[in-house]
Formats: sequence, C-alpha cells, structure tokens
Amino acid sequence: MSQQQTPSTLIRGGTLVTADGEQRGDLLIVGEAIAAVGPALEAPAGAQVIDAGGAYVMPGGIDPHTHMELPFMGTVASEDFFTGTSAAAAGGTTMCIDFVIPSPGQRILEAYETWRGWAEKAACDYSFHVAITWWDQSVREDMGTLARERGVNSFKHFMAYKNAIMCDDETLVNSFLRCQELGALPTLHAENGELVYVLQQKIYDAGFRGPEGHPLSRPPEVEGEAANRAIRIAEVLGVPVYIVHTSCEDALGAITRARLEGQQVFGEVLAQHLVIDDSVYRNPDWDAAAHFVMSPPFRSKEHQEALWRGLQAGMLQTTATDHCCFCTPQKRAGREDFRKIPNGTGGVEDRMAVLWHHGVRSGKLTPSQFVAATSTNAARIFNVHPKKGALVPGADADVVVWDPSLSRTISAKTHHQNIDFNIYEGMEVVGNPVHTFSRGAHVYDRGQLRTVRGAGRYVDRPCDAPFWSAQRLRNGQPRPGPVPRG
Ligand code: URQ
Ligand code: ZN
Ligand code: ZN
Repeated sequence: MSQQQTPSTLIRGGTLVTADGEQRGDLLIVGEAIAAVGPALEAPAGAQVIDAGGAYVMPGGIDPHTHMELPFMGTVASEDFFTGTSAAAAGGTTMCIDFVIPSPGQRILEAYETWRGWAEKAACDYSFHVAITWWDQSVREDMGTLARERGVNSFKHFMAYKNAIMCDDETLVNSFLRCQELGALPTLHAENGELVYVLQQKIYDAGFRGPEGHPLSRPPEVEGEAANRAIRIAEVLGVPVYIVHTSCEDALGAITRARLEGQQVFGEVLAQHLVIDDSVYRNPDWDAAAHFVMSPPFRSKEHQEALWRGLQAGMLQTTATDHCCFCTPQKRAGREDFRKIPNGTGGVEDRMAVLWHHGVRSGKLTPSQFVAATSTNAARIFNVHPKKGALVPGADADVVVWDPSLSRTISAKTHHQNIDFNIYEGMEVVGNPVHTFSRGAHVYDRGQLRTVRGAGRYVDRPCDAPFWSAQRLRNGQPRPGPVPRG
C-alpha cells in the first residue's frame, strides 16, 4: 500500500446484522470509519479483503459497565485499561463505559481527571459514568462542567456500600434534580445499603464467616426495595433512570411495573447473572467460592429464567459485565470475614460469546436482538449512536466478524484477562469472534490479539439523549423545536 493510501478493509460476503435486521452484503472500512455497506462493493487498491462467507458482521460490542484498575475495598482491581480493553477486543467488544468513583469529599472533577489519566493506556475506545458519592455545592457545579464540557451524560449512584461510597436519599434527590437540569441520566447500583450492613453483622454473628455469608446478607428483597425506591423517586421528580446489574425478579419486577406504566426506566443485566447460579457459594473450596463474591450476588435459577424473559421482552435493554477483577490472593483479604472479600468478578472477554451461545443458539434471542443487547441499545441510551453501535457509512469502524460455528472452551489458561481465574471456567461456547476492528484497526485476527497501548480514545457522550425530550414533555416543560433552517 503506497504511503498516501488510507488503510482500508473490505469485509465481503457476510450477513450484516444490526439491531434492526439482517442482510447479506459487504462492508468497506476506510481509515477509522465505515465507508460503505451494500452488495458487491469494490475493494480499493491495496485494501485488505476478508471473506466473511458463513459469518455474521456486527457492530462491535459496547460494555456499559466495567471497572478497570478500580481502587476498592483496600486493594486495586488487577485488570488495567490496556489489558482490559484488549481482552474486550478479543471477545468482540470495542467500547467500554467505565466509572469514575470519587472518594466522599473528593472534588468529582479531580477524580475525573485522575481516571482519564489511567485510561490513556486503553487499547479500544472508552467513556466514563461519574459516581456521585457525596453532595455539596461543588458537586453540583462539577456535574455541570462534566456534562457541558467533558462529555459525561450519566451519573452513577451506589445505594449500597455503607460507610464507603453509598449515597442516601437526600443525595439521590439532589443529584437526580441536577441530572434533570443537565439532561443527564442517573444510573443506580440498587441495593439497600443499610439493610446489607445490618444483615452482614447478623450473618457474621450467626457464625457464617465464609463466602456463603455474602448472598445471605444481600437477598433479592434488598435489591428489589432499592430498585423500586430509586424508580419511585425518579417518577416523582420526572427523570429517567438506568438500573445497573439487575440480578433478580424483585428488581426486574420494579423495572417492569414502571415501564408498563410508561415511565422511562432502563435495565441492565450482566452476562454472568444470566448463566451462573448461587450454588457457586456452596463450594467447600474457599477460594473457588470467594471467586464469585460480587454484588448483587449470584441468584437461584428461577431468577435467571426471569432475567432471560426480561431481556427477551425488552424490559432489560443492555447487557454488561461489571468487569472488576480481584485475583485469588486479593480475595483472601476476607479469609476470616466474608465482608472483607473484595467484591467483583471479571468477564469482559466472554460476555458476547456467553450471550450468543446461551441466547441466540438456544433460540431465546435473534441475532438482531443480540446486537441490540450487546451494542446498539447501550449506544442509544448513552447517546453515542450511530457513531457507535451501528453499521452505517460515517460510523466508527467498530466491527466484529462473528463465526456462529466456532467453538471455544472458556478458561483462565487461555483468556486474555488479567485475573487468575475465570468465572465461566470450562464452559463451551459455540459462536465466537474471528475478527475485531476498533475504529478500523484490525485488533483481533483469528486468535491473534493486535491491540496497541494507548490507541483507544475517550468518547464524548452529549447530554439530552432523545428520551429527554419526551421526559420534558411529560414534565410539562417546553419541547425544544426542530433545528431552524439556515
Ligand atoms: O458494585 C460495583 O458495581 C463495583 C464496586 C464492582 N463490584 C461488584 O461486586 N459489583
Ligand atoms: Zn454495582
Ligand atoms: Zn460496577
């Protein structure tokens, strides 16, 4: 290829799948963007040509919930922004939305700049939700700066983790009202932290010291109460909300009731909560059980069946991983007290294959519903569509070529994640990526990871996503008119 030619790739003869349907055709990447989509496209001189016959061509996955190198519970997550976004690419995910989590009292703008520094090593594109972990006038002001000048359109609220990052109802109300002013989306970790705190003490005093104590201290009712409370507060104030890692029928029920009443509530489900049940905590091997300590905890099988139905029915819109890795020695901090086991599990590399195998191959989801749940819905909700989550000319060339017949057995021995175990260890998944492109760069090629440290870019997410105009009408506020001509 001569030096003036822009690198290009023609992906030929695949089945192009978007959230809206499937069609046979070609996709041309020129530089960082999708240049053309359609039948019988010409390959520019010097272009790489990939035969996608028998494969699906889809928008790169978007994982709206990761925690790379998160300082948490006295340690730091073992996956950093380079290794984590590289592992994501190996699994077909080309964008992660991570979290800035300020310490209570820390200027949230300062925390944002710190996280931005950490993420400069990322291999694929990323963005940040910013957590509101405390409140004063400076938080209110910084939310405005982040929303108007830093491309932040979502603010996270942890209703759990008392005496750490938990926020009370007063902070929820203040922050939700600020989100309303800004056209930003409040998101929630919905567990009642006061109940968790009391139950943890009770379970510990009753003699449960191992990982089996973790789920006992966070029953579904604790999640259902918080989800419903957040949804009701949002309803009264007139703001949409997004419930992260919905893990049980109780929380799903609160989301479903609100959506059926026309309230703008979005639900996220983690791939692991759909396929792993709470029997993992009954493993007599302490380490093996502690590997699954995350919040909300893994639930019994009937909750998984409900979550699948929620995803199929459109009551849950996005899938994520909450990728927050702590290696076995880190988990052992809680060897004598389950309350001290760092909460978190990995999975950013396996989300799409797990959902394809258990979702599409089982007939629960069509390929289009898979694309919606793994990419396009998150792009729409967090207002980066069609730049992300779409196969249209002008969109970023975040593209995955997916072989529905390619089998893989998931294992820590072969994964690219920086963690010494894999929660899906031994699971066979049929349907895997063969090529991943991140803004046109061929970052994963038939088993070879070719990511480049620092090649990832921060993605601005503008406020006033389309659902806000409807919300404002419901609130009796004037609707901004169409952009005037000229
Ligand atoms: O709660 C979260 O989302 C973070 C702290 C990761 N840990 C977890 O157990 N989910
Ligand atoms: Zn959480
Ligand atoms: Zn999380």
